[in-house]
Amino acid sequence: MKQAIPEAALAAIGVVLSLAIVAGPVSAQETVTYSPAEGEFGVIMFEDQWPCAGDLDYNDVVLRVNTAVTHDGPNVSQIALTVFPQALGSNSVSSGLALHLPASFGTSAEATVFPQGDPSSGVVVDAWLNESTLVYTVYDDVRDAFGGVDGFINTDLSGPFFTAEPVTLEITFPAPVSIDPLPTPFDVFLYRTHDRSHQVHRPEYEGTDQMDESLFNTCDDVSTAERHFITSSGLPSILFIDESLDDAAWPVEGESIMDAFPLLADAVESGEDDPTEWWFEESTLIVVHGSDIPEPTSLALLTLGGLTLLRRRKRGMNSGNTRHRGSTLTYLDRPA
Ligand SMILES: [Ca+2]
Ligand SMILES: [Ca+2]
Repeated sequence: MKQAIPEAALAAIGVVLSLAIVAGPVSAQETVTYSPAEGEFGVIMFEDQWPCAGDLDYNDVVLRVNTAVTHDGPNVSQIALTVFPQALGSNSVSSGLALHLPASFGTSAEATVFPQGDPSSGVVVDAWLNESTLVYTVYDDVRDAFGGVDGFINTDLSGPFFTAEPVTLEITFPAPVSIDPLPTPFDVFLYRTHDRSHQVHRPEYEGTDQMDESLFNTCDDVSTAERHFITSSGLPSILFIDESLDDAAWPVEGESIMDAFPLLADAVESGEDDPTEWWFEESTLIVVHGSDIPEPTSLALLTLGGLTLLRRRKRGMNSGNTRHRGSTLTYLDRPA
C-alpha cells in the first residue's frame, strides 16, 4: 500500500491547496486541463482482432475516459487518466490497457493506480521496461475490472449487466516535464495481455518501442506511414470520441458498428479520415447504452470545492428503449 493521499488530494483540489502544502515545482500559473471536460467522459471503442478487421462490432473493449493534466503552459506536473470500463464483448482475446507518454524513460515520475474515490488504496506501478519513453499499465487484463466475469460483458440488450469500478492512473512529476498538454488522452492503447508487442493504438500513433512492426500490412491491415491500425474496413481499430456524451452506446455482440451508426458508414463511404458526430444517430435495436448498466458503488471525482457528478442522462435521440432511466444525475458515493 502506498500513502497516496497527499498526491491524490493535490490532484483533486488543484492549485490553491497545493500551493499551500507543497514547496517546489508547483507554480502559481498552474491550471488543470480536462478532456473532454471536468467530470465528463469521452469514449474509447475497440475492435480486438487487429491486424484483421474482425466483426466490426467495436464492443470488444468499451471504456469511458477522462484526462486531467496539471500544467503551467508546456510544463506538466501531473497527469490523471480516469478509466471507467463499460463493456467487454470478447471471448477470444485478453486485452490490457496502457498509457504511453511523450517523456523519456529516465524522467522522474511516480505512478499510482487507485480506485476512484479511494486514493488511499493506490498501487504504485512501474514504467514498462525496454521502452525509451514512459509507458504505464492501467489494466493488464481489462476483464479484471469486471471481477473476472467470463464471456461477453454488457453487449447483449437483455443483460445481465455488470458494473466495473472506475480507476485512475495518476502520474506525478516531481520536476515538471515539458509535454504538450493538449493531445489528451495522450497515447492510450490496448495490447494483448500475454504479448506486449501486439499493440493497438489510435491512428496517429505507431506503437511503443516493443511494438511488433511486422504485424503492419498483414491480414486486413492497410496502415500507412501516417495512419496506423487501419483495416480494409476503412476504420481504425480504436475509435475515440473525445466528447462529453450524456450516454455512451455501442453495438450489441456481432453487429457491425456501421449498421449501428449509419453516419459512420456514410463517412467511411466518402473517405473521411476523421468523421465526427456519427455517434448522434444510432439504430436503437442493436446498441447497448451505458445507462443500462447499474451504477458503480463509488464514482467520486474530487475537484475544487467538492464532488463532481458524473452525468448519465438519457440520450436526446432514439428514446424508444424504455429501460433507460430518465433525465437524472448519478449520485456519487463519497470516498471511505
Ligand atoms: Ca469485435
Ligand atoms: Ca465483440
